[in-house]
Amino acid sequence: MLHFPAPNSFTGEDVLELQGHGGQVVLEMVLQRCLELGARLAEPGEFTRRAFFNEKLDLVQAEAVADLIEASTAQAARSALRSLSGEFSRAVHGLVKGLIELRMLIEASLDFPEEELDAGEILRSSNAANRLAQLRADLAEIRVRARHGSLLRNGLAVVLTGPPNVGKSSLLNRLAGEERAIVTDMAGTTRDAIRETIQIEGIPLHIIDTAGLRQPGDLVEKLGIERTWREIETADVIVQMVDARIGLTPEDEEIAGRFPAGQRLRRVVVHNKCDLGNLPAGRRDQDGQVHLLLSALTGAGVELLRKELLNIAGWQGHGEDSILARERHLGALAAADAHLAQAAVELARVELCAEELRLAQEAMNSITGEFTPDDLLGEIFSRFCIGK
Ligand SMILES: Nc1nc2c(ncn2[C@@H]2O[C@H](COP(=O)(O)OP(=O)(O)OP(=O)(O)O)[C@@H](O)[C@H]2O)c(=O)[nH]1
Ligand SMILES: [Mg+2]
Repeated sequence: MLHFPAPNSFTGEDVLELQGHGGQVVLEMVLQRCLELGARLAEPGEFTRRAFFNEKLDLVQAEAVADLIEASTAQAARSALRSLSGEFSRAVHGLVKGLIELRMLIEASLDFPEEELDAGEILRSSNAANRLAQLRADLAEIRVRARHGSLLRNGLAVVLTGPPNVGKSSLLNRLAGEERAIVTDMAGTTRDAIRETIQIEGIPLHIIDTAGLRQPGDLVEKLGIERTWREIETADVIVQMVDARIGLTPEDEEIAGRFPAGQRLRRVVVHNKCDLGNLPAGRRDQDGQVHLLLSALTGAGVELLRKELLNIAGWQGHGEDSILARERHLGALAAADAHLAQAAVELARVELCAEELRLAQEAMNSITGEFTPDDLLGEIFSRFCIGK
């Protein structure tokens, strides 16, 4: 039995830790006895929530606890650990400190409108425009690090599509380095979507092999094809596979025309089976559309696809300074950026500028939890697993 007196425990409260011999049954008996004596099971995330409310952790650090547990690659785990140790929080605090200084200057110029010095003079002499530009540059840097981290955390969903027999399952197996999907020379082999998460330079790529798109032969195939379309709806990247000896047919183009429109979804055309046509593996960029020639069977050119996927992910460098950001953080950083941009536009109209800076600070503070509505806090902690 270990006693951790407040405030030096993880939660900041008095904690008694019972340790037992290993084995499910003994531990369950100990637990049962504790419950009989009036204890209750912790709710999901309760320990971390208590640590947050007792100011042992800020919100970013609390979230990093969950992210560390869920991390699917070593890089993502390292990134979560950096957030847990306060690196992200320090970057946010640094920016908020600069914002507060600038707000003080600007609001001071508002407070003394009748004084000798006019507001414009105060702003000029205090270099407000330069300070604001520096804040925006600092924020831009944090956003790049956060985007990298978000990639480490969530990865990319890559859907392999194309007509039956083109080699989708073979390519999945090649990328995964093992025989995950059944490969035969029969068209219509894959019926259900098969997922496999692989890593390229520490980035999780969720590769989804799908049923070939064609007029379905039976009900199972029809359902499989419907599923293929659902996967396409939520994909980040579509690898559209064609036979290298045939190239893109009008039918393939027609199918591509039905892919969801928009900036987010990217398409790579893979000409597979280049070994059969005696064609060299390679990459070409044709009117902004990337075409890769490769062979899932021999592996020639598959490296080009790995590189292309990293490229699409916007991955630059090694990710050692990435911040394991969540959607919530990216949204707050984007909001702060928009307010700073607006503040720069309104610099001459001091009152409007002051308001934009206040909103930017509010957005930044929501990241570390200094300004976060209760319902959002409830939502964040409810996603934790029990016992953390
Ligand atoms: N020569 C050669 N054969 C390949 C290549 N890729 C796949 N194949 C062969 O093509 C056939 C079909 O491959 P699959 O990977 O099952 O094709 P699929 O697109 O998953 O087919 P469905 O699941 O039926 O839609 C198999 O006999 C593979 O061995 C390649 O690059 N070169
Ligand atoms: Mg298949």
